[in-house]
Amino acid sequence: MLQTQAALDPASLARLAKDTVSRQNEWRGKGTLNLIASENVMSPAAMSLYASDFEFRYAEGTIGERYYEGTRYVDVIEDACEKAIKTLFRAEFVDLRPLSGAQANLAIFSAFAKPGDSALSLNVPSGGHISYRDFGAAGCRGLAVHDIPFNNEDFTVDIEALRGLFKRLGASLKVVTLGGSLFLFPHPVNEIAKALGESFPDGEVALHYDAAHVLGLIAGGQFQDPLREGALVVSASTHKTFPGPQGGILLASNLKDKQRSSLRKAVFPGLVSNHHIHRIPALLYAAAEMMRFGADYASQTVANAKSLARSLDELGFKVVGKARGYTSSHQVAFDASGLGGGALVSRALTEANIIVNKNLLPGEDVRNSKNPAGIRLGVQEVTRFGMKEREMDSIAHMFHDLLIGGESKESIATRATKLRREFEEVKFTF
Ligand code: DSN
Repeated sequence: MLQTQAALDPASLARLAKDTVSRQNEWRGKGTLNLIASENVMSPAAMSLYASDFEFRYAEGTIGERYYEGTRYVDVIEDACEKAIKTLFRAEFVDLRPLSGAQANLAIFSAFAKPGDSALSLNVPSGGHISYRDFGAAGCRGLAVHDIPFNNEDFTVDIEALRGLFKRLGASLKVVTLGGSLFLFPHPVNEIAKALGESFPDGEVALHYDAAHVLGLIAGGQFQDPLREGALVVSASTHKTFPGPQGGILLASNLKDKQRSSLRKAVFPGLVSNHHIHRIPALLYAAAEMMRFGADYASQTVANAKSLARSLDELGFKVVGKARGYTSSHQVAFDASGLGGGALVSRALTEANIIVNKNLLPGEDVRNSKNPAGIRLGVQEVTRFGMKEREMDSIAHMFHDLLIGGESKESIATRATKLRREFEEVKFTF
């Protein structure tokens, strides 16, 4: 690990702050192929809106009903952003204030369940995010977390086994969370909503869909539409396939008055004091970009993911999900256990200027998380820079030449940076 070299004197620290940002901008911003599935870049115009006077202000409360003065333009921008997001997702309820996807999830657990209640979600190897688990936000809320039964071969929820769990958990069950971090294929929201309706006719269990990874694909009409398929509430982050600033969001269409007010209260004053207002103009800009360019961006993203997966498979990688066409999202995953494991492979790729993350695969023991079998890739950022199927094939060849063919890290690093520099301009923007 790089250590801070500067002596702890103020001038050196100030210089270190500037130098490190400039190195980060040069290396991660311009010199590497970024395939982390949870990241993206904003357009330069959205970036310029992100750094504004809003950054220094407070605006607790809601539009038109603030606890602070001086919020005239906060109201304008937040009102426009809420309307844009509602239009984009055909949602009747939106809350832009959660600061992250995990915090949005905690708001849902707080609003729809109390300590001691049960919650269902995918375990981490099956794709679940840490925030739905007992060691994450759900556990912080005191929920008893149970696994949604998952079929590791076809990457989907086992509905019949899930019905059995509904019966076993009975009235203690309050939230079912779908979605996840390893998210290759749509989840059977419709069928699960139907099974929930049959098992709990009073409708007292909230069907929650975490769209953090796929929000941009949903906006572009290229993934499932959870609100139309029966989810009561959707949480997401706004910076993965949706190319906005880092932050969280809540969406819904059929909340009862009491549910709506519990959710609002869980966000504020429950979990958020100030909601970091400088995010909102950038989020509005990204929403406008997605209204205009979202369908093209999302369809190219999914096409690129399929193309990368196919090329990797043809070059000898054990790409998961082959029987279902590898992927229907921005993600691709392969089993790297025959190549030394996820930790070794992800580190070798980093040294070759290709940034990925190691990832547990369905069926793996969660205790393998420091050296899991899998590598997870996401193509949403390289797609935003204009890369298409041809470049996906070039990237797959770099993986092959480094990890199977024995080409040096230095040589692949040069190839990766060269390709990145051919695609410097953000696309799908005004
Ligand atoms: N853990 C992040 C990921 O999926 O990469 C999301 O918070």
